Amino acid sequence: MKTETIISIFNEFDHQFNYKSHSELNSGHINDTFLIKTDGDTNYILQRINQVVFKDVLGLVNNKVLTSNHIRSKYPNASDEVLNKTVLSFIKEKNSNSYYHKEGVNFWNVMIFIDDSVTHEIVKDEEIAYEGGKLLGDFLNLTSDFDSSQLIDVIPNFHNMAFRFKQYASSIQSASKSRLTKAADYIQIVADLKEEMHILQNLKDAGEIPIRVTHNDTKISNSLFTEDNKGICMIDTDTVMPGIIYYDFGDAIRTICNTAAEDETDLSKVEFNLDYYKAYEKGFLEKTKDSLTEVELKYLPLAAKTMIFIMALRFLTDYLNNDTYYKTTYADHNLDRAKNQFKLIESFSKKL
Ligand code: GN1
Ligand code: MG
Repeated sequence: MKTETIISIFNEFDHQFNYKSHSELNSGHINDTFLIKTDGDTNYILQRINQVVFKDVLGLVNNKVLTSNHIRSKYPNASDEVLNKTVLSFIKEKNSNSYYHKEGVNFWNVMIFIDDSVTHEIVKDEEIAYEGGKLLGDFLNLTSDFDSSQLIDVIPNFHNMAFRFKQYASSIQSASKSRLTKAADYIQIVADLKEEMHILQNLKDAGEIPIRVTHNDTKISNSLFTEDNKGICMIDTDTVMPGIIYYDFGDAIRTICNTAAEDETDLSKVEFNLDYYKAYEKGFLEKTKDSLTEVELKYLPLAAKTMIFIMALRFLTDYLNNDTYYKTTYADHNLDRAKNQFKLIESFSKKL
């Protein structure tokens, strides 16, 4: 994207300091995200929201802003300056909207960048797993009294297994022969796991699992840490909406316990790290055990397997659909991502 475009969009927002430089942050698969450095004390994140994936962008922005405001309201004595370092802060544009929209250049939003923070694509330290568990616990606690009827379903059926199987079945119908051939082994694994992978969905449909405000994209790269491994907050709240805790616990475990990155193609590096599982679970339960129901506590390990599986299924589906959803950088990228997740399930199944 042209620098002039970035600057002119950034300047639609009511930021305190002037643009100095920018760089693109490439970790996300959906939106375009830029770090804007300024000539002052505050730097910003500028984000272009993917309208193909997110059909109701205004609803999405409203969800994010309401959630942040709710979390901020939990600290009535903290100054804005302090809160801006620990909670996401959305900047308004000139007409007081928390997004900017212009024909042809999509929807954009701006947040304050939390300085001196780091993210991790892979966890290499048990303390990060433990701190990550506490962060999710805090997030769920802080939002537990938030009236979730104020939130829209940003992506309906996002983690609905039956729905993901339907999408997968139709991708098989329309896939090319060559992609089907390359995916054949994995199509078999999906069939073998189908029943087990519906257990949590069936419990949810039967009303046995409480509906809470959930984050829904808790991969570890969506948590901010200090350089000395303390959790700061969860970021990327695009998919905050009503859900069940299994989604958040499972998706975090999926990435924290993978000894390799999600895009790693050398599958010998992909293993499930049980120590990190235990550390994450410890941090998570320290914060939540008194508020979780018996059912919620019972299926945490199955939640991990289910969330690894649902991502494998979604990557495989996108591969069979000729890569229309996730950003990819080479022909078999989505198939490789799916293989990585299937390897993780195999390793998980030997350990838990
Ligand atoms: C997508 O855009 P990003 O990277 O935050 C996806 C998640 C997946 C993740 C896999 C809206 O998240 O569900 O877990 O990729 N988000 C959406 O890395 O589909
Ligand atoms: Mg996301």
